Amino acid sequence: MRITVLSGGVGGARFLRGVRAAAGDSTITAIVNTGDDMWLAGLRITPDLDSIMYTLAGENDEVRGWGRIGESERVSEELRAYGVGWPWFTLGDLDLGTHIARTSFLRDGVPLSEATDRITSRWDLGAHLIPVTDDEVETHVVTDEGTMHFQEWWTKHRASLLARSFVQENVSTATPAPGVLEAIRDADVVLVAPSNPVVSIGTILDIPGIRDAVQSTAAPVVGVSPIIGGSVVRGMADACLTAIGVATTADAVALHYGSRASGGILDAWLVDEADAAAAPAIEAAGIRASVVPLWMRDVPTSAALAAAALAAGLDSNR
Ligand code: FO1
Repeated sequence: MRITVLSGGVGGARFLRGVRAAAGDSTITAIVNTGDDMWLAGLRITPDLDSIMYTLAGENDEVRGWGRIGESERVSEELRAYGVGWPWFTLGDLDLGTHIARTSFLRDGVPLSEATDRITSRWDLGAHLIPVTDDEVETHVVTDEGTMHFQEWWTKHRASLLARSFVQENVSTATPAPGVLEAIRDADVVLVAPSNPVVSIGTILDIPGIRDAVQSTAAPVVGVSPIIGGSVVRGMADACLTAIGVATTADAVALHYGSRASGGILDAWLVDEADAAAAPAIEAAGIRASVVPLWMRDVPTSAALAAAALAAGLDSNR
């Protein structure tokens, strides 16, 4: 079976680990958000690609949620001493190896998708990671204190500044990276990971051609709610949802994505047992609702969630 997953960073990485555990000999392609990406200290940083790569490689820092396990910070102390980079944004020594390798490939004229193939080939990830676009489409946040890169809003301000809107730089001229549209069109099932609906899934869908491909694929499209019991599982997606006028509830996000019958992207939506009461409203919107445990505490629970999502896809009357 060909499984294609639209994914952001930390939540998406855990979900992909579950998909890999549940998918047997299926092929898995992850279409990964690049809106968090940025140039820092002369290096190209791609947080969501790296979170997924390190997690599937077993090299991720499970506690911190990002970066490498066994990390050190000697170089970043030197960068701070020189006033290079952001003092609040830590580039670990091992992580810098990844950024230097990626930047070296990019400076040779290699597109991000090819650079990602070269870097990920170091490990047997069990999935093909493709950046949604090879173009630089960075998410900037408009606040009353000014417009800033998403990473500054997220890591320096912890999303505490009211976001008036999110802007994707150069999105109108961006194109999907090679293999992305095919991975959506030729999939047997498309999964929408429990990632940030605005700045991860939303930024993927806004790359020209992607939303149409998801709406028109013959594969069932199954999403997993990133909200459990009215709270965000991780991160600060509630600040992002509020900024676009969407309530932080499992059903509001489903309706935000919309049913395919009504021009949206979903055939099915998984909600946690805490949100079982939301199922009728989701079904009324033309989206099949599945009530299953959504907490991903470890690989077995992630695999059970992924298996439920795949089953919901097979049940979908597409
Ligand atoms: N997040 C933080 O909260 N503080 C950091 O210093 C930080 C450094 C960092 C370096 C590389 C990288 O790939 C990610 C990093 N992150 C950090 C996490 C990052 O903000 C998130 O992974 C996503 O961009 C938000 O989903």
